[in-house]
Amino acid sequence: MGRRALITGVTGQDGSYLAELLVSKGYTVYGLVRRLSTPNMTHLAAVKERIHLIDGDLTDQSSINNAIRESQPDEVYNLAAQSFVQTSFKQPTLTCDVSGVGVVRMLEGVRLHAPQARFYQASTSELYGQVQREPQDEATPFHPRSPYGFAKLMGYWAVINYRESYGLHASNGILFNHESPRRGIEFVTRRITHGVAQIALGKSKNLHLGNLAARRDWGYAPEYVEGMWRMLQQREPSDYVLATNTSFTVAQFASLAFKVAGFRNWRKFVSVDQALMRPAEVHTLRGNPKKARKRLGWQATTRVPELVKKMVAADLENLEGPRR
Ligand code: F7E
Repeated sequence: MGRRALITGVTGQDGSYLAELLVSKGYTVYGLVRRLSTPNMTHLAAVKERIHLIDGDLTDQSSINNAIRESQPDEVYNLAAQSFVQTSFKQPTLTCDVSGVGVVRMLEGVRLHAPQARFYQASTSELYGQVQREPQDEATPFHPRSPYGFAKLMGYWAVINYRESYGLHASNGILFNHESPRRGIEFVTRRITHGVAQIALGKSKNLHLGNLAARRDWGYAPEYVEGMWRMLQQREPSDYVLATNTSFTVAQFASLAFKVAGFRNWRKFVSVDQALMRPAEVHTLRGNPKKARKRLGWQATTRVPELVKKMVAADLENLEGPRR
């Protein structure tokens, strides 16, 4: 019989790429979706007819249990979260409930209803926060700097505890930032590429950004979902960093994006908006993916200049319609 997978957060960037990957590998894919008055299925266009959607919410244990019983998964990918760091400062307890306690609910559901299933947790480089070492790897101490970060820290430790206490095959993917044309518009890379496309097409005159000096290790999302899958194919569960081991500042990303659209002087268009600054900032992140390379044979291949090109091209096409 073919394998079965349950994905939470299936409508998002990573969830939709992962659903496509698993469908292409012959899995029967189930996705947990939160009810919205206006459903957002855009990213699932390619696979919507081939996956099964189940209503549920990470804050609701019975809907999680029901989804696990209904899907009888061999693999569970917990990608759902309140994932925007800035919002987590405004809604800290909601963020903890979804992105922290939500992980415990998922693990309880798996422990009680599908204990043989392999479990992937979307952990994050935000755990490192105020970085203690450069580059960061699986042994680097954590120091989260936001409610999102400390909620995810709870999820990270919950995974390790369920592994040690109950023998669940549960793994943390400590993923550094990973982007694509499907990235939500509130995140900085997409905010930049969408803003650049609008300026290039005469639909806007400027772009407001926050901290231009922040430095991130940005990779390409479809490569990272392949890494998630590889983690669950290992005989033993473990925790892995996925990253490119290179980093760029927000200013460098913006400069590249304007250049791709034919603008030399990006500073002319960009103004800094204090409202986009965070109460505490994660200034710099760069990950060392050596363990993933060695054990999973995984490597990031797309670097920032190529990523910027893909994202600007997609935003130009979205806004102006396909080129002839
Ligand atoms: O910010 C700075 C901002 O919101 C990146 C999530 O997927 O990756 C993501 O978290 C940096 C920060 O992502 C703007 O202050 C400047 O230093 O794109 P971001 P993030 O906070 O790194 C990790 C791995 C996750 O797990 C998260 O779920 O860019 N920045 N100007 C800005 N950020 C935003 N959003 N908007 C600006 O205008």
